[in-house]
Amino acid sequence: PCYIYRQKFIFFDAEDFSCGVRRLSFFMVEPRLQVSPEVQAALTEGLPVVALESTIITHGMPWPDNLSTALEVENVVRASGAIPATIAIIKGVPHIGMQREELEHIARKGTAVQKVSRRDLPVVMAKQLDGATTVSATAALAALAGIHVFVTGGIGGVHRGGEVTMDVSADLTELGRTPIAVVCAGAKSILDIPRTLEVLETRGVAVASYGTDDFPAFFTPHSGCRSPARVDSPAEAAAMLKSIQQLGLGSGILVAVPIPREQAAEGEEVEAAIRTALQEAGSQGIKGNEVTPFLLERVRTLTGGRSLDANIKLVKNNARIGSAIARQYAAQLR
Ligand code: PSU
Ligand code: MN
Repeated sequence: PCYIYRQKFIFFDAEDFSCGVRRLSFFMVEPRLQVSPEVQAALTEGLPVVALESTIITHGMPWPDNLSTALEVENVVRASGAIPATIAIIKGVPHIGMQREELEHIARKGTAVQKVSRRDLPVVMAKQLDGATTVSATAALAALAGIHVFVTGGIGGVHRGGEVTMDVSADLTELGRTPIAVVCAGAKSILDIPRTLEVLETRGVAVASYGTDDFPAFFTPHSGCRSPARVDSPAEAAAMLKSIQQLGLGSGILVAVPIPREQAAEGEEVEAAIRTALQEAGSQGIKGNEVTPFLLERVRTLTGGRSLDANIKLVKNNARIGSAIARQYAAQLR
């Protein structure tokens, strides 16, 4: 087993000897996280911190909107009374909180930066590569740093046809084993939303939609699926997070915030583009972890950039609500 004790990993290793005596040996490994001074200070003082992912920067949006959005979202978090911690890997080192130059570096490189889910963490670290963390890798690293609230746009899920291809995002598995609240706008309709909700249930993830009984589908407030639960305030979401801790469940919470009403019309247009992009992906044989970036890029082109506009506004809205949840959570722990 591995315990994290004062930020050090301690591995216990029991060995059997012929005389029947069990010797307990242990060795320590320093965690390899670079936490920015601002984030470290906030964590030490118990101030609200909000984690932000980086695949949305490199693979989810084009340069230079990706950089401006990343910086603006950080500012929304600050304006909402929390400290942003954007997470990415720079030359093999997981960074919790990024300097502006580091953000610009990965934003410029865009899709040339490797997309890193949990499985890819050891690879990019050992090879000392840059990496953009998905929801799964970001959640794992955030939790390791002691961050309990994480804001993004949309999460990965079960892909359409996933019952055959088994293309099920590692985001779902991660949510099941990481005590963190992920605030998003639901899952895009490029995915199989009913099956995504089924897998979240299997993994033990509490799914609560914010101010609605419908599970939202990113560009539209309605997925056609009833949300397993609902929360109507940041305090309520924070109370769920605290309950997870009180029981030591070790699992996460998905808070799904519907797209703001002002953007919902744009959202309907995007939905039509998604249907087209899905057909193209099928006929061009796009597979694996290239499916999501392909669909997002096609939808952006087909809507003449209007999907990007809606996307940016919705992430900022999530950032406001996520920051409020982080503040409530910090207050409840006092
Ligand atoms: N969905 C979006 N925008 C995104 C992603 C998903 O609407 O940017 C990114 C996130 O980083 C998410 C990842 O964690 O894609 C999921 O990829 P995959 O399906 O390969 O697990
Ligand atoms: Mn996948």
